[in-house]
Amino acid sequence: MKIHRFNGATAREALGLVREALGPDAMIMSNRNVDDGVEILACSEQELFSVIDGAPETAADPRLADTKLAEPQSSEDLNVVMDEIRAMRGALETQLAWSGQRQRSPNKAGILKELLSMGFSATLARQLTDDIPAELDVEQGLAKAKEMLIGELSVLGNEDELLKDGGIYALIGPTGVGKTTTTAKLAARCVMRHGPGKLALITTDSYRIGAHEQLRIYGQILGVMVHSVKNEQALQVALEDLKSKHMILIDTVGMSQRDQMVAEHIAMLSGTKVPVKRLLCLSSTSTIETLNEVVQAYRGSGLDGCIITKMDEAATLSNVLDVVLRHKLRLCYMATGQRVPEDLQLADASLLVARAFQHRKSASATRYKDSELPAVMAAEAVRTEASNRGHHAG
Ligand SMILES: Nc1nc2c(ncn2[C@@H]2O[C@H](COP(=O)(O)OP(=O)(O)OP(=O)(O)O)[C@@H](O)[C@H]2O)c(=O)[nH]1
Ligand SMILES: [Mg+2]
Repeated sequence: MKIHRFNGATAREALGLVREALGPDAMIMSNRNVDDGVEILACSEQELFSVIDGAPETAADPRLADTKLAEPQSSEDLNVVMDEIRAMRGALETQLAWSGQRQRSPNKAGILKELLSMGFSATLARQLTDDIPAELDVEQGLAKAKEMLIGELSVLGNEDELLKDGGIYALIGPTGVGKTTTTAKLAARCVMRHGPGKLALITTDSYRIGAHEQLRIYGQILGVMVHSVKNEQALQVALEDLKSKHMILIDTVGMSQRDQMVAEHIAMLSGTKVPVKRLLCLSSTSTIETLNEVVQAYRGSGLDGCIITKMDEAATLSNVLDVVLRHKLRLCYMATGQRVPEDLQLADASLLVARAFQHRKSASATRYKDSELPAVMAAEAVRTEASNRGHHAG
């Protein structure tokens, strides 16, 4: 069987090349990000069936770049090849299933297409579509999907759990997502309820020039002392000294989710005698892939909630909602701008889902054609399989 390789700047462009060369029923075998875009391996349906039927291979189109599977050299190689074959089988099964689905239930295909165009991942779009009763048309089905999403999101019911009950909270997350600004917004809310004497602010950002200063200025405005700690020992001492406070907010140093120091930092927050609750800041302007990496890197032994930041800048919220649902994170707040303390609201599932669905109207550029759906779903199956195996498929 001839496997053909296609490279495009985007997944859409690469899929276009596949369809152009191999026709609408091309079988996608793998899909991964490469340096200059996306690479898809595919074969034509005819070639696949010729192999299944044991018929001789058809002559390949010489214009197509071919690739051959390497002979395995060791048992480790063999495992890799077996994994690849399993992934290919998964992709083919998904693609065949979706080809049938498209014909049997055009409404479901229509719903799936709309959810994909809003920016939800193929995995979530498929789960939602599967659960929608077959008799619903596209509009009714989408209303049902909206309802299901709202029902599945776990949100902080009211602020009392945080502000009335108090405790120690650390805001964590990658660089520049809004940890310090959100800490200041939360601090202001706490001071408004309980007065400045009940709150303490700690920053673990002790080595970057000016970083401590940013929180100190907010602390000064609110009349709250800011303590700077360098390591776990200093954090323990500070927490012990401040144990009479009703609430302690810890602003942490920002680092890339790919930085190895993240794990050390999470361990430092997890190692304290009094438990520190961790709230992850997720910027709604990041892609699904980045947000997934962020959750995986910062999750540690578990998160106590998340805060969606920069909602005012995001074109759509489907990315961040997809990741929040995938990792079953509890939504606490939404940050909607730079103003301290105004631009912070309690998370509202209906509002968030409505914003994600609003994107539908302006998403025609990202809408897939009916005939592209099986290939899109197969590509997702490959990606999921690879991520389950711990590989980065893109
Ligand atoms: N538009 C918008 N900007 C925000 C929001 N939250 C924070 N910012 C801005 O984003 C920038 C970075 O915010 P910080 O609070 O310093 O982010 P950080 O996570 O503490 O950054 P590091 O400490 O460098 O990791 C600042 O210019 C903030 O004003 C938000 O909800 N919307
Ligand atoms: Mg900061």
